[in-house]
Amino acid sequence: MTGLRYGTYGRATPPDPDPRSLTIGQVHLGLGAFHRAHQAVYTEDAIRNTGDSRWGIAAFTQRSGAAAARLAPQDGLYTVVERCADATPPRTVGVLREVGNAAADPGSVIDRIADPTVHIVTLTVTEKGYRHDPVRGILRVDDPEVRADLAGRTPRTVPAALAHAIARRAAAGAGPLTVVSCDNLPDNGRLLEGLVRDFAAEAGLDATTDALASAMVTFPSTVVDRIVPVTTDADIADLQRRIGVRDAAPVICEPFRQWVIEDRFAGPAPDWSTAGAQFVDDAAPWEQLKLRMLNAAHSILAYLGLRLGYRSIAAAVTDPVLADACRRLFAHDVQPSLVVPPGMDVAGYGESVLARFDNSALPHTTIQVAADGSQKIGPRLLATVAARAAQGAAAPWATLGVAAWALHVIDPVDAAGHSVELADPRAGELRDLVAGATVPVAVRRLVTDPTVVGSALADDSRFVDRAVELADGLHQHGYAALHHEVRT
Ligand code: CS2
Repeated sequence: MTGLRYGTYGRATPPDPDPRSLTIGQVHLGLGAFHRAHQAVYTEDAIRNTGDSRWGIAAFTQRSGAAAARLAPQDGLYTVVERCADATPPRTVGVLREVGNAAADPGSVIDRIADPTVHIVTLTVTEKGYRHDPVRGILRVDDPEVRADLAGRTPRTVPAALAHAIARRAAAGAGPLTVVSCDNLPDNGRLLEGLVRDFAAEAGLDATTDALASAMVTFPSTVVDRIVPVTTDADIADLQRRIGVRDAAPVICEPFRQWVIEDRFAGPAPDWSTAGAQFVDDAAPWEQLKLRMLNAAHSILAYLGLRLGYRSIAAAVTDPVLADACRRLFAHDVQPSLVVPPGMDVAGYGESVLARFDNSALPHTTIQVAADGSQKIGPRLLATVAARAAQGAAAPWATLGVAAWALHVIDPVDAAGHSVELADPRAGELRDLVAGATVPVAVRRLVTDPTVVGSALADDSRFVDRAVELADGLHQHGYAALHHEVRT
């Protein structure tokens, strides 16, 4: 069977513009499925809409080199497959002009970002790629990888690589650079800027500190949204049958996509607004809406869904009790905690989120969404609890999500009820924290640990007692306890 190559696209819609006409102006860190289904598509559309061919992408995998190894033999080309009842035909994307493996060759990342033709760096390195303390928002200088970078090896962590690349650009007068974090973190731009500044200060990279203080480097915050499950071998085989060529690296996604970007560009950039991105002064209201509603509901459906035997988010959301828990979270806890984006109908947004989840053509698994909970519960659930506490109110539904996460830490299971390894960058510490304790004691330890929930909530007995009570009820009575909570 023929493989995907320049000029060989089978029955998929071919890339437009011709990939060979593009030069590299953008570097991407974190070459996962999400980037390929989101920013790369916006960039290719913007190039087509504006005719500005400077924005081909050099993309790097961060940890495993698997995606780069699959994409390199097929000229960086891949197919985007939308899944829903009335999806558009598969489309080949050609905007990835170079693919590399940062773990195998960390120096190449810095060289690429330092190139004066590059003016944009985008990132999807997941929450844990920031090497930060999520509670305090500062660089974890005690992280062994950060320490190794500070000791002078070729930098491997993201804050270190950016800090060094910015120093090189400053020394060479390489011109303005806009760094666009596309991870699900509150105020992701400002957070990343702070981490790069922390690293530069520790490492004595004064040129970077000065560049960050100037307008030459900016870090607009952004909100990205598109549901992109992990691609499976079955997806690959299915696509091959459909288009008649073999693509080893397609991405499967929902049709919906959204990108809200703060209009703080240091220099030239692809005009993503022509591809539907929204430029705003302040992304915070959008980010709160998305993290506290969509991502929070995802996490609740994942943790509760796993305990109830639901393999996919699509299956979990069809359970009326789980869907109701999400609706109550939206209306009771989140809506009053938000600064609502201009013109946004929050209840309508919540319903649209649940409708997107209810897409049985999209095999998004509960176990995938459940991963890395220690990094996710803060912006998704604890932020709502804290915001409501500041208003003197409780947030019972967000607390239910925290309780369900705690049970997953104590006893991680897959949808078949089999024990699984806890997928979390803090798995070892969390396991030690709960070891040997009964469920209520273990939950209490988790939700009173300031490094997990922040010191304010760790001392908030209303939140702590409620989380312990909910987790204990779920543990002892399962679905019946949930049913009771939602229906009373
Ligand atoms: C999900 C997100 O895996 C997860 O934790 O909640 O990846 C979610 O699918 C995206 O943020 C949707 O934009």
